[in-house]
Amino acid sequence: MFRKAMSLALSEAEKGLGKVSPNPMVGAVLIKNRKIIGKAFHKRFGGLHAEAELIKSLPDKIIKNATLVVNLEPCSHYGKTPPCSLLIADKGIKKVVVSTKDPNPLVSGRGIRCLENRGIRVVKGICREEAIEVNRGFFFAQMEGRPFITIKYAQTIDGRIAFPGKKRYRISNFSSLIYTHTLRKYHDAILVGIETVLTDDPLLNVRHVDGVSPLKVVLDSGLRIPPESRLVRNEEKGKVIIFTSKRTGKRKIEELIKLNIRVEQVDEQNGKLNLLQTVNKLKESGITSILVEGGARIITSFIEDDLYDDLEVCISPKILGEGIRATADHFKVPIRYENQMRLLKIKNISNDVWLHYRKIKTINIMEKI
Ligand code: AOF
Ligand code: ZN
Repeated sequence: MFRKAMSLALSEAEKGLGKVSPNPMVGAVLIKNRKIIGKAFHKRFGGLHAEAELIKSLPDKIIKNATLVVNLEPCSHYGKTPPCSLLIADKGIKKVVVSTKDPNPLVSGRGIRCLENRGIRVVKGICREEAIEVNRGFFFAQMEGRPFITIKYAQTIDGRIAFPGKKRYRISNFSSLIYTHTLRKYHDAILVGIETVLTDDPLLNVRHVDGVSPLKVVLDSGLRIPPESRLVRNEEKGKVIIFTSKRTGKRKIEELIKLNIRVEQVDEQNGKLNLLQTVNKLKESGITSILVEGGARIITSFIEDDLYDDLEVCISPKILGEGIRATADHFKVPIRYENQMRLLKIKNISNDVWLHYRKIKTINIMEKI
C-alpha cells in the first residue's frame, strides 16, 4: 500500500518538473481507511510545499488520523513558508511515510525528529532509490555543493562524434533526438562550447517533447558568439548565459548584454575557462543539474577536471572512418577505481544503443543520503 501511494506521490512530484528548481520536486498523498483520499505537489519555486498544498485541499476532520505519504522528509525550518512538520502535527496526522531524509542542512533529520517528538509514527525508506533519482540534482547539489553533471554524446560504431572541420552531420536517429529532448527537460541547464554554436547554430531548447526548456550555457573564452546566432536571437530571453574569460573586452560584453544575454567572466587556466568556477557560478544561480552536450573539447575538459557524474552515450550503427572522437587523443585521466563507472541502463532506441553510466564516486555519495 505504501509503495503504491509513494509511486503516486512521485508522479505528483514530477508535475513540478522545470518549475521548482533549485527546490526538489515533492508530491504528497493522504491515505485514510486504506484509501487514497487526496494528492498534491509543490507547484513552483517559492510556493507552498506539497504537504501544505495537500492539507489546504481537504477539510480538517478528514485529515485527522490520516497517513501522509511524501517523497521527502517534511521540512522543519521557517523558509519561504512555515515548517511542514508543525503543520502536519497540528492537523492530527498520525503516521508519515517518507522516502528519504532532506539533505538540506536546515532540515537534515529535524523534520522527522519534530514529528516523532509529537507522537507521530514515521516510516522511512519507501521507494528510496526512485525518490533519489527523481531529485538527483537537488540531492547532489545539497551534499556536494556543485550541480549534478551529465555528459551526453552520440557516436558512430567507430567512435566518431562528428566529421572533421565544420561539416554538420547527424549521428543519431530521430527517435534518439526525442530521447535527447527528454534528457534536456530533466536538467536545469544545457551546456555547450562555442565550437558547437559556430558549427551547428543550435537552439538548445526542448521542442520534440513537452517540457520546460532549461537554461542554455555557452563556454566562449574569446566571446566569438555571433549576434545573429539562433541562441542570441532566441525568443526565450534571459535563458542564455555565456561564460567568457576575464580578459574579454568590455565592449563585446556590453553588446551582448544589450541583446538580453547574461555574460559571466571566469578565470582561464591552460587556455581554457576554469570549469569549477563555471559550475559553481551556475550553482549560485540555482542550477542543480547540467547536461553537457559537447563538443569534444568540452567533453574532454569536463572529464579531465573530474566534473561529471553520468554519461549518456548513444552508439549509432554507422561507420565514418574519419572524424572527431568524444575525447581528444592527448586525453589522460588517472585510472582510479572511483573514476570507473557503473552501467545503469541500456536502451535500444530504433537501432541506436544508449548506454547510461554513473561514476562509482557519485553512486557512493548518493548512498549516503
Ligand atoms: C517539504 N516539502 O514540498 C518542499 C520541501 O525556501 P522554501 O521555504 O521553499 O524551502 C525550500 C527547502 O525546503 C528546500 O531546499 C528543501 O529542503 C525543502 N523542500 N520540503 O517539506 C516540499 N519543496
Ligand atoms: Zn515544507
